[in-house]
Amino acid sequence: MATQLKSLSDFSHTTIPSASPYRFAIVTAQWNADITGALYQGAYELLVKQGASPENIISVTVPGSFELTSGADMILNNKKVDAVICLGCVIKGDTPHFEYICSAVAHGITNVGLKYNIPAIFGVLTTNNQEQALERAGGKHGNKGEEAAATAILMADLQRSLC
Ligand code: DLZ
Repeated sequence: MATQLKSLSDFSHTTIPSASPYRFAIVTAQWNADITGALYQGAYELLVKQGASPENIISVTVPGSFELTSGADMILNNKKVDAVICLGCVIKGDTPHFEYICSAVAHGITNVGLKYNIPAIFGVLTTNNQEQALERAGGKHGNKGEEAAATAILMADLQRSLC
């Protein structure tokens, strides 16, 4: 089931291994739901395409990207998964809110992965406007949800290879 992803520029030379041995969680923020829904669809479909069983994929939503960290923490504290994929979209506004949320969620996802020693994948778009987000949620720059899922498989596989 190992296949080469050709449509994703960042992964064009990377062979993605089979996802069939692994369990995943996808935590999706509901802010900018049209964008995050597309990221979720890309991530879920990539996992299944790579052989993950649908019953081995836990899907939950959280209100906004800021809550992705606690959502991932709740999953890792209660469920046995090999990777957790965090999906969100933060669009720059007129206030410094953008910087606070982006910084908090980047640090939070890093820390939660290290806390449980389970890969926690940063699939959060941080864009200046809606157009840039759409371009990365199935538009001309691909689907970053797919890339986050591919990263989750690669990291789960790396973890297993080291055990
Ligand atoms: C408050 C807020 C704002 C202004 N913008 C976004 C955004 O662009 N993307 C996003 O995912 N969430 C946003 N939020 C909500 C915060 O992530 C969070 O849900 C609230 O501050 C409550 O903690």
